[in-house]
Amino acid sequence: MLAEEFQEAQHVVVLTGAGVSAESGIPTFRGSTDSYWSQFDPMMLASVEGFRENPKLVWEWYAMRREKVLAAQPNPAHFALARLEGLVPRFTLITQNVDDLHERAGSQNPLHLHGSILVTRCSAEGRALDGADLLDDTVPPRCRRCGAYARPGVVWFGEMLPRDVWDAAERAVASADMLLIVGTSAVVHPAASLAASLPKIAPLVVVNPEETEHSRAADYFIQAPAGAALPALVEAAFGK
Ligand code: BJW
Repeated sequence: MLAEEFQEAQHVVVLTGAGVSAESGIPTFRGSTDSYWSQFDPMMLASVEGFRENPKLVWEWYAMRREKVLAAQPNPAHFALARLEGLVPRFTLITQNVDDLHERAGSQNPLHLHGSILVTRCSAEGRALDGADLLDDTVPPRCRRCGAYARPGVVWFGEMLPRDVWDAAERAVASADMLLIVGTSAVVHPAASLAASLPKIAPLVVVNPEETEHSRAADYFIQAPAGAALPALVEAAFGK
């Protein structure tokens, strides 16, 4: 029984994707008709080449998305994961999401594989910039120290994931005795291949309204939206 597996698990690892924030009103990248990549070319908006080609377009697209994130609220799925963290002996949350809704729901130190949309970096030096570090007479603004454009602190296609975050995520999955994967299409690597590090005896649990590569390999596939499924799952294992 899934509830019992949760009760017995010593280290629960959770990997989330855009689907966990969908019920907070943040569009996913793939799938539905209002998803980002069904409307825009990902290489134009989420690659270094696209940024070089049209920095203003990319900067403004991320500024629009940043506003959406700041206006959004965590949903019952985020809150259920924050609750779960306090109920199991060891818990690691790994997210591909660049929003901060897990943190705002109460999750401690989620591992952000693809960075944060709320951070601005120098496109030449990589360092994080705050308002005082920026010259804002252009769009995008520029780094006061070197004059290069500022860019969003996210990981674009073709870029390496932050090494320390990736290493911590791989270590966590390799030592997990349960992996819960929520709201990801499982097409973007290396995040999607993290599941391969799960020890064979540990159950894989997938929550997603749609089938994915992960759901086909899962021991338990809960085919439902996360906002309904996760609170029910935590309640079934640990009570109200
Ligand atoms: C719900 C729901 C509800 C809806 N409840 N669920 C191996 C094989 C093939 C390709 C590669 C490979 N290794 C590397 C690559 C290349 C590339 C890649 O993976 N390409 C594939 C797409 C073909 N990967 C990279 O480039 C990565 N870097 C890298 O590998 O570096 C090494 C390297 C360098 C140089 C050369 C070669 C290698 C970097 C990937 C960066 C991804 N960046 C983005 C944008 C981030 C910034 C931003 O936010 O703009 O990250 S792309 C986008 O996809 C975003 C997401 O984090 C990521 C994953 O998407 P996610 O979370 O799965 O969302 P969706 O929309 O795809 O799915 C939503 C799901 O939710 C669906 O399943 C719904 O059903 C579900 N859902 N409502 C629960 N209520």
